[in-house]
Amino acid sequence: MSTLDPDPGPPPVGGRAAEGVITIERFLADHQPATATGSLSRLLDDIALAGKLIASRTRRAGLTKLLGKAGAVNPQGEEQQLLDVYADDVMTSLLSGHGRVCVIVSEEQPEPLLVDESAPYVVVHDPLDGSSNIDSNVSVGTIFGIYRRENASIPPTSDDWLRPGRDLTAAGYVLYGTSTMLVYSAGEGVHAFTLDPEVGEFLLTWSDLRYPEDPAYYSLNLASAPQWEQGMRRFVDWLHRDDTPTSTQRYIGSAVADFHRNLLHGGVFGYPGEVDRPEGKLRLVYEGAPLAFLAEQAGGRGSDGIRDLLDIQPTSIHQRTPVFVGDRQLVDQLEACLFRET
Ligand code: AHM
Ligand code: MG
Repeated sequence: MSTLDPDPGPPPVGGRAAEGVITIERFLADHQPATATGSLSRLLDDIALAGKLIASRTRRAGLTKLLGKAGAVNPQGEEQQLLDVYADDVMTSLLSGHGRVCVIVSEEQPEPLLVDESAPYVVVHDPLDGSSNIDSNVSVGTIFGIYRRENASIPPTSDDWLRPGRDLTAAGYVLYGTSTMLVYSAGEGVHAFTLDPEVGEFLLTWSDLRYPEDPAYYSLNLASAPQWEQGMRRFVDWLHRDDTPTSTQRYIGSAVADFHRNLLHGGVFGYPGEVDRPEGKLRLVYEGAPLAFLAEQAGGRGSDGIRDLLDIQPTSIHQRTPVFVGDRQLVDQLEACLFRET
């Protein structure tokens, strides 16, 4: 047994435990290509700091009058929570002023925010996903995606931020749960870091996380089943047969938390389209695509029910899409059930 504290122990199923104490800063520096400028590593570090600030406020929200609604609506007409506004402000602040970020796309902002015309990266994010759960002390998370601009020497256009997830350079999330965890991939595996609140650092917990072969859960809001297409109900009926990998449903209602549990224990998270809302609820650019990128990096996949989420060309920043992310065989089976319906 290790004498080091922290000693994370092995991941629940697929992946490697950290050996020794490795800060996210060191991990990023050690894993960047020899030719890299270090800009991406510093940008991921900026996001890690934003995550620490948001975690700190989230943890104290009940003590600092930060619970509840902000009294405004976001671009999708959803009521903003006070912590949505705070998290968005923190992300904007941490992503500005250092010449790394050109444009920021946020769930909470109606338009892309131009930060620095000649900077190399575009960041898309949902600053606090699942925020309607905050008042009940349920886990929430920040989702992010990073695109490297093809040509940073010309002024940015919508081609810089309306890009398929396949073009992502990196993506990840910070989960504000029983502990705060940052999970990211820069295209070479999925790595998870836990915030040590005593020392204020994200420390490597597990590297190269992979979906386990036997998925444990499916995560769908079954209360919405009456609004689903027949194919979705067919999928749930299939799951409940005796010979399927799992029949156990777990649904938190915070996409990051549902995705994270299924990454560790195996499973699929989904938010389907509905008869009166075929586009579903979740957003492609800053929710579906980053989660699909992580899923693929961990050996899973993401789909809108017909095609890979990563292949969809967005036409607007807040566009919605059905989202299914997680274990590859479950996503394949789900597509087969939906396809048979058409
Ligand atoms: P938000 O971005 O406004 O927080 O909404 C997204 C959240 C997801 O985290 C979660 O999967 C979903 O909404 C839950 O919706 P529902 O309550 O309809 O199941
Ligand atoms: Mg969201």
